[in-house]
Amino acid sequence: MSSLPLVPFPASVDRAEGPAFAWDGRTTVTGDRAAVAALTHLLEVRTGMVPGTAHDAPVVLCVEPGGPAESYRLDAGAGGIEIVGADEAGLFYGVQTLGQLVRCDGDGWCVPAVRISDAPRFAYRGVMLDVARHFFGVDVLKGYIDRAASLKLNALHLHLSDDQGWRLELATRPELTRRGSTTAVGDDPGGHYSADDYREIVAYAASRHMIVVPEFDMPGHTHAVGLAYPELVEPPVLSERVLETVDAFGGGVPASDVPYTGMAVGFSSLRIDDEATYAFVADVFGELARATPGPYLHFGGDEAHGTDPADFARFVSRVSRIIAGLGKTPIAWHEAGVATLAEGTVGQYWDLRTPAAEAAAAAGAFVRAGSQLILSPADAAYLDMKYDAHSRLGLTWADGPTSVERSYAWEPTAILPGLTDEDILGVEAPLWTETSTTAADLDELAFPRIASAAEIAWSPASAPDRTWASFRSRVGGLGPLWRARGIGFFASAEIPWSDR
Ligand code: TNX
Repeated sequence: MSSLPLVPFPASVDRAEGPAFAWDGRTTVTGDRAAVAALTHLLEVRTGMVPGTAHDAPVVLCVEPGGPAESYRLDAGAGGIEIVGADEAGLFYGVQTLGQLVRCDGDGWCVPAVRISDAPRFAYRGVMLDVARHFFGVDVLKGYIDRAASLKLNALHLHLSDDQGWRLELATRPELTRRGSTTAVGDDPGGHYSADDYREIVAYAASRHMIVVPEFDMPGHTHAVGLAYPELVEPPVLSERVLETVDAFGGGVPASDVPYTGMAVGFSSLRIDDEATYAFVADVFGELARATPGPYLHFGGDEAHGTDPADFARFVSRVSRIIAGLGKTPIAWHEAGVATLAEGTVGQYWDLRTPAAEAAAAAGAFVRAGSQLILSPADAAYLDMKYDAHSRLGLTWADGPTSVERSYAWEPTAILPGLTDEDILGVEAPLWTETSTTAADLDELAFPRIASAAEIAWSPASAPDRTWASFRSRVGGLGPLWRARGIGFFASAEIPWSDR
C-alpha cells in the first residue's frame, strides 16, 4: 500500500527507486504558462517558496495531445520533475497531484521519486452548491471552485432557485430577483448574481477546468417565482408533511405573496395548464442558455409534491424539449424519469444507496431510454448531512448522519441492478444550505467528505488503494496542504490527521 497522500488515487502509481527531488528556494520551473502559474501559487501557499522560471529548469510542465481527455503523466526523480498533460485540464490535474506530493522532510522540501499515469473514470465529476436557501457571493464561489478543482472535480452545479429565493438576475424577467431574492432561510439576508457576476463565475470556473451547470428548479420549489409573477403559481399546498417540517424546524407556514424563510419542501408549484408558464420557461432557460457556455441546463423536477403526478409528467416532458431546443442537454432530478423526456436528458439520482422501488424505477427509466445518470445518493454523497449526532451543522433525513467512512464506502454501479460505467455520466456531491450561512460552514460540511466523492468519480473501481483503510490515511496526509490553503475542514476523529 502506498503511503503517498494522493486523493483521488491515480490510475497508476509506481514508487521509483532512488532519492527524492529536493525543492529549494532556487528551484525553477518552465513550460505551459497557466500551469506554471498554478504551480507557482500552490507552491507558495504550501512552502512559502516562489519558484522562478528558466528555460533549462528541472521542473517541466507541458501539453502533448494524444492520451485520454484530462489525463496526464508525472515523473519525479532526483534529477527533475516532468508533467505531461494530454490537454490543459490534464496538465492542471498533474499540477494538483504534484501539490499533494510536495512534503517537508527533515529541514527541506522534497518530492518523492515516483511515476504516475492518470486519467479519470467518469467524465462528469461534480459538486453542487445551493445558493437559494442561503446566498453565497462570488468570492465564496471562487473559493469553492478552487477547492473542488484541487480534487480534480470538473463541474459546479449551481442550484440557483428555490422557494426561498431566485438568485440570478435575468433581463427577460427582472422581477424574479427584484422581488424574489431578498431573503433566505432563517430570515437571513438574500442576494443574487448579476449577469456580470455570473460571467465572472463561469470564467473563473473555466480557468480551473470546471463547467458551470446552472439549475432553475421547477415545477416545485417555485415559491419565489410567485413573489415576482403571482399569476404563474398555484397557492401553497399545506400537506401533513409540510406542516410536520414547520413544526420541527420553524419558519412559519408558507403563504402566497410572502417570502418563505423556512425549510419545508414540496408545497409550491407552477401552473401546469397555463401557456404563460411555458413562455416563462422559454424566457428563463433561453437567457440561461445564452449565458452558459457549458453543455448542460438543469431544470430540477424534484419533490414536486404540490403538483398532480400527471401534470408533473406533462410539464417535465415539455420543459426537457424546450431546453433541448436551445441546443443544451437537459438534466433533471430522477423523479422526472417517470415522463417521456427529450432524448439524451440526463437524470440525477438522489435517493439512498439502496433505492426505494419508485426511485429505482424513475432512475432506471433514464438508462432504459439510452440516457445517462449522475449519481448523488443522499446517504453518502450529500455534503449537508451531519457527520454524527453532535455535528453543529447539517441535517439527518438521509438515514441519519453520514460519517466520512459512509461517504466513501459506495460504488456507483451498485446503485441499480445492471448499471454499468457506460450508463453513468458521473458522480456529484450536493451541498444544500439550509444550515450553512458562511464559507467556513461550507468548508466544515464539505471537507473531508468531498474527497470521497472526488475519488469515487475519478479513481478506477479496481485500484488496490480504493479502500477505506488506504483512503483515510491518504486524506490524513492532506491535512497540512488543506491547512496551508486555508480550508477549514472538519477534523473528524475517523481520520489520522498528520501535522506536517
Ligand atoms: C432534498 S434532494 C432536496 C432539497 C433539500 C435537501 C436537504 C433534492 C433533490 N431535494 O430540496 O435542500 O433534501 O438535504
